[in-house]
Amino acid sequence: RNPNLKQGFIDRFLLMTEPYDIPTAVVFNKADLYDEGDRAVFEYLQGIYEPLGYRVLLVSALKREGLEDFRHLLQDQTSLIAGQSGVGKSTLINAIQPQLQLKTSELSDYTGKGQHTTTFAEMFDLDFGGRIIDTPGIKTLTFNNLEPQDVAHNFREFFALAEHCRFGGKCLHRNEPQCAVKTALEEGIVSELRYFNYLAILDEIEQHNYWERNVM
Ligand SMILES: Nc1nc2c(ncn2[C@@H]2O[C@H](COP(=O)(O)OP(=O)(O)OP(=O)(O)O)[C@@H](O)[C@H]2O)c(=O)[nH]1
Ligand SMILES: [Mg+2]
Ligand SMILES: [Zn+2]
Repeated sequence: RNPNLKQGFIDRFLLMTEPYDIPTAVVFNKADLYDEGDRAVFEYLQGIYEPLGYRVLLVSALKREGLEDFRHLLQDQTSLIAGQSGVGKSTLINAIQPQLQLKTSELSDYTGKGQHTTTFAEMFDLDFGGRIIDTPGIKTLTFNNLEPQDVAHNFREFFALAEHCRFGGKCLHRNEPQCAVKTALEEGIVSELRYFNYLAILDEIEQHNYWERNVM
């Protein structure tokens, strides 16, 4: 909340870390601003991503809530914090390492969005052990280098099910017969949100590739 989470952002982001086996956690900041609806959304998303093996945290950098778990995640690791502009990445780092005094700024009154305050990635030592890289806000995530098959292989629960699809690792889990992902979707085992975002990414990649192949 403030700025709002863009539809599909988490799944698109995971497509960047998953191919490299980078352990990824999803951190929801600004808990102090959440109303009941926001909290329900948080719990819904936590219920999707935690069973898949991603840590999901709720914190407030401002009210210093949930910081103990956040610190634990970072301890003795090199971590990178990423997200839309204005979600509070730099504020969160300041909250656990106040000496850094990283620059932060309010959301724009006009657009309600972040102002792209952090302009380049920079790494800092954490005195409880570990290092953290603050990064500029992400505007858009596009996949110029992915094929549809790569997407299927990097939605981890789809990949795990694919061995039971009739077409195995070649199945894109759309209209193929005897698809284990679609069966799991109908049974409520695969999340509708994940599946919806997956289809949207596939479409986008296919359109992009179509354009690329026909431009020459
Ligand atoms: N209410 C509330 N505001 C917060 C919290 N954390 C950060 N903010 C505010 O959110 C605004 C943006 O914070 P930044 O830390 O600059 O955000 P950022 O993600 O680093 O943004 P970029 O550097 O532009 O990518 C600031 O006005 C912060 O004070 C929080 O937990 N609660
Ligand atoms: Mg910043
Ligand atoms: Zn399938």
